[in-house]
Amino acid sequence: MNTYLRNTCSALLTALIVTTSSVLQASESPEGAQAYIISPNNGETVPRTFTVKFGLQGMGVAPAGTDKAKTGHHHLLVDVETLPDMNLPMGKDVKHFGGGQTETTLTLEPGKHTLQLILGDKSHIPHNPPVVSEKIIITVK
Ligand SMILES: [Cu+2]
Repeated sequence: MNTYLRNTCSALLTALIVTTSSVLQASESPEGAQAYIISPNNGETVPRTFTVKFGLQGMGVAPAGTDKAKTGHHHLLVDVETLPDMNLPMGKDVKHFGGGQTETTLTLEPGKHTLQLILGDKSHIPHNPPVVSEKIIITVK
């Protein structure tokens, strides 16, 4: 690649990154905002099909795409070891509740599983600072 091409490419890339980061900027979360799993309880044994209830304190639940401060929608991480990238829209490794749902029904294989919630903004990006619940461990019968 010659120098001209390389410089043009690098300028284009910079422009792309600047544009992307200004469009996809994380929404702020208010101090003290907290996501938590209402049920099941940490350590609980549940049947194969069970309901998970999502809690949120200090913020409101709004469907994805809603451009309103201090709101977001829930994302459930089932058996996810590492939290998603906090600067990018969350992908398919998390379950999105973009309709503003505050509970869901899961069917899992018997054994131990982990559940954790993370709130995402209108563009599915975690807030700044991220609103992440405690990770709970449950046993499926
Ligand atoms: Cu989402």
